[in-house]
This record gives sequence, structure tokens and C-alpha cells, in this order.
Amino acid sequence: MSSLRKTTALRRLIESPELTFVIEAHNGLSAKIATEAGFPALWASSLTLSAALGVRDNNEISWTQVAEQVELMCDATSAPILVDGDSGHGDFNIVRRFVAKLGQRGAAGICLEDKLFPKTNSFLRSEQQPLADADEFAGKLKAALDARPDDDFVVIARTEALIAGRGMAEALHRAEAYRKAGVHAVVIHSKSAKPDEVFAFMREWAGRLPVVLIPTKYHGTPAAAFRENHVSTVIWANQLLRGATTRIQELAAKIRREESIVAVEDGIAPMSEIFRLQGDAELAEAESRYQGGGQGSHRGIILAATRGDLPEALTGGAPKALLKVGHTSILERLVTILRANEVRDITVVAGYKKEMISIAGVERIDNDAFATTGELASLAIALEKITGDSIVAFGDILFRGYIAGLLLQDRADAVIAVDTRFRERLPASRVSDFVRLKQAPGARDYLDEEAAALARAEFSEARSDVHGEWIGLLKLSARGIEIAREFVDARRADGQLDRLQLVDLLNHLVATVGVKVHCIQGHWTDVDSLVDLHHAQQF
Ligand code: SPV
Ligand code: MG
Repeated sequence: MSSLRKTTALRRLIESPELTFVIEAHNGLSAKIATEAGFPALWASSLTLSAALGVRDNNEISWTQVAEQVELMCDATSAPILVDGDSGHGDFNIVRRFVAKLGQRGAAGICLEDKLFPKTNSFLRSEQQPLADADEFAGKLKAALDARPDDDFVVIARTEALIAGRGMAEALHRAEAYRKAGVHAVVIHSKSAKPDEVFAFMREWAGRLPVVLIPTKYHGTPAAAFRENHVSTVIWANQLLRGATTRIQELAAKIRREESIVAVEDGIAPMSEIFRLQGDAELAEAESRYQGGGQGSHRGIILAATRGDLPEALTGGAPKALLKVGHTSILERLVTILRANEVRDITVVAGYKKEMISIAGVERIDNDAFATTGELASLAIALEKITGDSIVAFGDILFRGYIAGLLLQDRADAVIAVDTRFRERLPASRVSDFVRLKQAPGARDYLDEEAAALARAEFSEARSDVHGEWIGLLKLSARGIEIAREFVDARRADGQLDRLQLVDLLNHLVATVGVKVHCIQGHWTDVDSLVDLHHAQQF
């Protein structure tokens, strides 16, 4: 991170001969997102700040409210923030206090426009908007400069002469008066759909001070044209708020219409992304530093060692977990879903074509005897390294993210998800991991019925007495993992380990700690056949 003061950083950007792009932010979250996207500075727009607060861009929020919002934004980003100061919220005296308070709260500069208070947005009734007297406005600019917290706090003067239809000569005259007041740059604002008038201004202005543009209306202008015309800075003044507005409108309508969030869940930022943007990792680290300990999170174990029965032409000789569904492999999707559910350390047990399995941040361990061993032997290899709360997944399944959430939030020692609507999906002759529950699940059509208990699991055909199909996802608490380890050790000792599958472990768990079941209806698939693959592509 740069050790430059934010004021100095902004001043250098404005005064550098390179073109700088600055984007609007309207709260701490958008400030963080814009900074992560690489913008070197941000614009605290009066339009988007007020819109985000549900009011008009007519000074309906006071300067102290602007300062409060700006403070939260400054806390959220390392990028310098240029504040849209409107016409200053009052006379020179208010401007002095406004600038001093913005400086104290971490802003890097202010832009003041030559309109009267209260002002109206430049794109509303623009011809009727009165302009300030140029001399009086120059006095305000001097007051702003004198109130700066340090010499690099940037003061920019914005003339609205072209917006108000006063012509080029007045625009140039005003910009010159403001330059003489001592500002660092000028904004020439325009409502034209083409950049011609601002570029005409640039030619007449001839580089007397850096020029900042806000091309909301002439948005078709390519970056090269700004460079050719020696523009210092381009401000994209409202696009993030407008984009967010469209998305929020679509989502709200859809959720209202469908009375469910299932269809939107996988297309919106996962909770983990919100926690990341809020900086939760820092808090967790601070908790362990200041409070000792900290909350553990689950580990993930993905079993992807077998070759599977799919034709080689289809897998292209790659492990089944690397089959692409859309542009992404099943394994990558699994990792994404687990990470979105706070599963931190993920280990893949690989075997067939193990060297092809490589995902950033995911550990690979190998079951070199994959051809002659079963699922339990692969899990046994993972258990040599892994302790603590964990979730185990087969490497050829896809499921909606909420299913992992159901299991991970359940504090029972062993928890599985079971599809009670499997008969609609599978041909009667198909073998799979079918289960019988202690109580038959109800006929209700809820996505998440009350958790039931497992009575028995076996790899078989779907006989009439089974209640559901295990989807291949098992959550184990630290105690559950220890019980699994003991089971694996005992089976290794009696020579049975290599032939056993995870359903054998499930039955052992039933006999020891019990296995809690969350019933689901669909929302998952595995890939054991061509039909399954086709189904997965629709998923
Ligand atoms: C803002 O972003 O609030 C501005 C630019 O002042 S404009 O909306 O074009 O007036
Ligand atoms: Mg504004």
C-alpha cells in the first residue's frame, strides 16, 4: 500500500500528464469494490450519494451528512476521494468549515461548482439554472484553499457555463478567474452528446491548468480522444449506482414473483463475498490475537480418485471430476460452492490421471492404488492429515450452494443430504447409494424438511423400502472425523479397508453417533452416465 498521504496521491494524479480515470462511489461497499477494480481515485458524487440515501440531488442532504458518508467511504478504501462539494452548501464561511471537516475525515479534495445554493443536478432544467457571480465564487474558492488541512488537499473549480447555455467565452472567462484564485484544476461540464464543445474548450484553454471531464452525456467518446486532447482526468460519475439499481430492480421483482430465492441464490454474491468485503478475515485474525482462539471453520475433502465408467471419448482421458459443465469443470464448481460456504482448506484425493488435477489453493493428495481400492481407502488417505470439522464430497456431484449450507450449519456429529425425489430422476434399475430413514419423510414439498435420522445406507437398486438417495455429501464434526478415523484403522487392520465404500462408514456412524439427514428434493446431480452429463449441463 502506498505510504503517500491521500491528498498528495490525488494531487499527483490530477497534475500528472497521464490521463486518469476516476469512478463514482456512494458508500463504503462501492468504494471498496471500485478500489479493488483498480481505480486510483474515487468521486463522492452528490447525485449518487443523495440517490443512495433516497433523496434528491438538490442539497437535500446537508454538508455534515455528506461529511459523514465520506468518512465511512474514506475508511473503506486506500484510494483518495475527491468530494463533489456542489456549490459549497452556503457562503465562503460554510465552505471553510466544510473543507476543514472533509480534511479531518480523510477526504483528499473537493470540487466546487459555480451555481447557487441550493443547487439542482446539471442534467435537470439546466438552462434555467442560475450561475453564481464569478468574483464571489472565486472568493469561495480562495476560502476553500485557505481552509485546506494540508497543501496537497486538492481544490477543483467546476464551471457550469456550458450547461447553463452561456457559451464558450463565458466558460473560458470563468475558468480563468478560478485559475487566478489558485485552484489545482478545472472541470468543464457539458450536456452535449458529443465531446466537441469540451474539446474546443481544451484547445482554447491550452493547458493553463489540468482539466477534468465528466462524460456522462458524451459517453461514446473513446479513451484515445481524451488522451489526444490532453485531458487530465475523466470522472465516470454515476455508473456504479445505475448498474446496482438495475440489478436490484430485477432481483426484487423476481423474488417477489417467485416467492422463493432458490432461483437467484447462485447468481448473487455469496455471503462469504460480503464478509470478505467487510473485512471479516481481519476481525477473525484480531480475535485470535486479542481474545485467544478464534472460530474454527470446516475443511473440505473431495474424493476424485476413480476413473469412473464414462467412455474415454467423453472424458478425453481426464478424470471424471474434470468434465466440463458449461465452461467450468465439476471439480472447480465444487470448490467454488464449498468456498462460498466458508469451507477453507480443501483437499482433493486424486488417483486416475492425478497430475491433471490442479486448482489454485486446493491441496492434492494421491491414492495411487485407486484402481484396486474404493471410496473408503481414498478417505483414509485424507484422514491421515485432516482433523477437525470437515465436509466430505464425491468429486462427481453438483448441488445448489444452500445444501452445503444446511449441512455445515448443523452441529450434529454426522450429517448428510438425501434426495427423496430420486425416483423421478433415476431409471428403476439404476444402482446408487440408497438410504432408509428411521421415519419415512413426510409428503410435504418443502425444500428442507425437518432433519430425520438415518437407519441404513447401501449401494443397491432402488428397492421399494428405501426413502431416498444419498447425494454424496457428508459433514462430520471433529468427533465424527475421529470416529471415521477409528473405523478406517480397524478396517485396515482386518484387511477390509480396500473393498469398502462410504456407505459402510455411514452405517458405522449410524451405530455410533447417529447420522442426521436433511431431506431435499432435487437441486443436485451426479455424473455417472451420459444421461447424467446431459442433466448436469442443464443444471
Ligand atoms: C455528480 O456526480 O453529482 C455530479 C456530476 O455533480 S453531474 O451529475 O453530471 O452533475
Ligand atoms: Mg454533483
